Amino acid sequence: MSGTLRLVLGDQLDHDLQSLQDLDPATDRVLLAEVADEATYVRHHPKKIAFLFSAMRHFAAELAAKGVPVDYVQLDDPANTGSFTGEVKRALERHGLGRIVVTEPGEWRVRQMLDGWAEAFGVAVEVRADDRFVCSLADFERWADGRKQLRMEWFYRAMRKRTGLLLTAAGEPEGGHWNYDADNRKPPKAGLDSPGPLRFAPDAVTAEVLDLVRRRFADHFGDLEPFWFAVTKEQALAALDHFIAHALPRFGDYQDAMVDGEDWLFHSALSQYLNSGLLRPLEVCQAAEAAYRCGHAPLNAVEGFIRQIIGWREYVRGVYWRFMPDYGQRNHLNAQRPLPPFYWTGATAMNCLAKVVDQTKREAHSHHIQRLMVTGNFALLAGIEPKAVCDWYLAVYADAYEWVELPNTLGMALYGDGGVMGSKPYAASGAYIDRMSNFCSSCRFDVKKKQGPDACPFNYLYWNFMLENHDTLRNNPRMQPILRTLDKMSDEKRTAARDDSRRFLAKLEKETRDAA
Ligand code: FAD
Ligand code: DLZ
Ligand code: SF4
Repeated sequence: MSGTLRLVLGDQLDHDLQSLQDLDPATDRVLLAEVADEATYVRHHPKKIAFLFSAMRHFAAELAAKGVPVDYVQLDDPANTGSFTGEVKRALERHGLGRIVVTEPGEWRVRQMLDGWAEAFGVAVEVRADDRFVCSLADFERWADGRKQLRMEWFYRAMRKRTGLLLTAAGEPEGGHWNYDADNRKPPKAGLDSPGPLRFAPDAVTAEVLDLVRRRFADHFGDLEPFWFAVTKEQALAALDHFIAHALPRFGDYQDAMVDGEDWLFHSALSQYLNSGLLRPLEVCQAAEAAYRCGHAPLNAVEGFIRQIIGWREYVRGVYWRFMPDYGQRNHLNAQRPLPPFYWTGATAMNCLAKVVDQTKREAHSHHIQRLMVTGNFALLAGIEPKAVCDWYLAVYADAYEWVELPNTLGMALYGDGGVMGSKPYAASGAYIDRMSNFCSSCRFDVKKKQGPDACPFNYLYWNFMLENHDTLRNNPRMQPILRTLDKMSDEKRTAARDDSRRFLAKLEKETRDAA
């Protein structure tokens, strides 16, 4: 047996991928496979499935046009076994290949799968490092080892030094500071008209995929159409140019704002392209830096944007691989409530939640603060079981892969990791949502009321959360101010927060049972 099978996973659509290096077209074959297992291990949003299948088909066609021998297995192929393992076995047998080369996968589950292939198929399996990331997993381990506490900010500074992004000639941070968040995060003001992402009309390949997804995944949560995502690198680069030209200058100012009817504000909507391989993080950051250097975008916007990518994005990947597999089982606050049905239906009188779920259903996207401070914050305060919340986030967002979804959801939003991702829970009452959005003005609940049937549920759930988790959080230095306020609270107010929460959560549990 000679020749190598080069497996390219659906989120590895990059021509410079390590597993495509040193490919010999005379002996080797590339395999890309649409497999039912990957589309259904959580019930992915139809837009996400259509995006990946179309991008995979375009990528395979580009490889073939370069003279690379490619096997592309479509989902509807009658011989399709429905799994990576089955398709790898078939490809090895089809071509009599004796070796597998693959770039390290993004999910623990898939890593375990391919670690069994050498023995199962009697061939050598070489797993290559994924150099699409700025920080290799080995370098993250070196950075993390021996630290009492991991903090993104310190990691980010190391990444700035490593990449040279936004550094002066003397190696100092541009403008004198590493972080310009103090200038960011303005509340929304009336009349913010954002450009929105660049949209692409589906071509014939995408139209065929849309037809397939319509037939096979009609029962998954989410709207397949309108479908407008980039599906090639060329299109993704055009989407990047569009963001830099039209949205980046105001990215920092309105990074945390939420406006009804403005799905995108000044966010890039590039995460699905970064996470599938259509864009490389460094090319995105370098384009943003160039916009600063030529005076097109201010430093607070560019620094904030670059921090999300070489800071947060790289950091969560490091956290995921450092702490898996047990990370996925963590439940520091012992939250046990099932996921309420409105996460799937949007049927709730809480306007902020209804609007974020609606956007998620339409676009397979919502921005960071919507994910963290609306759907995430509610799940935290209501004590929803982390696994159920994580499965929801993994299914509904076009950019969701476990390496990035899990630390953000279980760690950052739910404090389920007990403080690896954030030094305290991101718990907030309705006042935060009111300050950062215009959702409350058209809500059936009154954000100013703290008690009673008309009060904003975030208000009493917030204090109930503090009461319920007081013992777990009491040694956390960052929780001291809020716990002192709790200590000073009258018994009457505590009882009201508990009673309102009990009533609200009992109704929610009944709705959950009725929907089951
Ligand atoms: P922008 O606001 O334009 O930011 C630019 C880029 O920075 C993004 O494209 C993304 O690649 C990166 N980025 C920003 N924040 C983060 C972060 N916290 N972690 C990792 N990368 C970040 N992001 C995902 O890519 N996949 C997920 O499955 C995912 N799940 C999340 C779950 C929760 C509960 C939370 C709070 C956040 C999650 N995020 C996830 C992070 C963030 O919400 C998205 O990256 C962002 O909303 C994508 O939209 P954008 O491209 O417009 O981002
Ligand atoms: C998310 C996804 C989906 C829906 N379908 C496929 C597929 O059919 N074939 C494929 O190679 N990859 C798919 N993916 C992405 C994989 O789930 C992803 O590559 C692994 O989770 C590793 O990160
Ligand atoms: Fe959300 Fe409360 Fe505002 Fe209603 S009042 S939109 S529930 S924060």
